Amino acid sequence: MTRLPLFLLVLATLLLGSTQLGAEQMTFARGDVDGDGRFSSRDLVLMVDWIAGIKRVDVITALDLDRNGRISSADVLQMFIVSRSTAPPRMETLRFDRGDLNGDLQFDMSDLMILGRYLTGSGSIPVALDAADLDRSGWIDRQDQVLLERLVRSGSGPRTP
Ligand SMILES: [Ca+2]
Ligand SMILES: [Ca+2]
Ligand SMILES: [Ca+2]
Repeated sequence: MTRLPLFLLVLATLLLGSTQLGAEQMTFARGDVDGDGRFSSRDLVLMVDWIAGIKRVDVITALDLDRNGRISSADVLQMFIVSRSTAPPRMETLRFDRGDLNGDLQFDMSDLMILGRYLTGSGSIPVALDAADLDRSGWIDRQDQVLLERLVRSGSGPRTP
């Protein structure tokens, strides 16, 4: 009788773990930060608020308009232009694993180094920026680094693609 609850606990832990980490697919449009299917000044305002740490976004990669793996003034400038556009946003689908920042299907020191460099302002995230948001807070910060350190120490992976 005591084995069943334990089994359920283990199963719940495994299921919870698989929803927190593992391969994910994300469909979004760069520049349509609020995800309402069109470009508007709201996207620009949301981007500025995100940079100021005031408002979170659902998809951080949607802010990376110039696709260089980090958010900079160049993205803000492009957003300023695109927010006045009446063209429909172009949808993209990306597959990634939270914590696997170089897309090699392993959680290791190279992922930690990429995140460390990104957080000190001298690097970029090669795969989707959202891969670095391990806690899904909508920002990439020290908390994500703590989680990634834990993940690397746990020796997870390699995982099947
Ligand atoms: Ca960028
Ligand atoms: Ca990796
Ligand atoms: Ca985060």
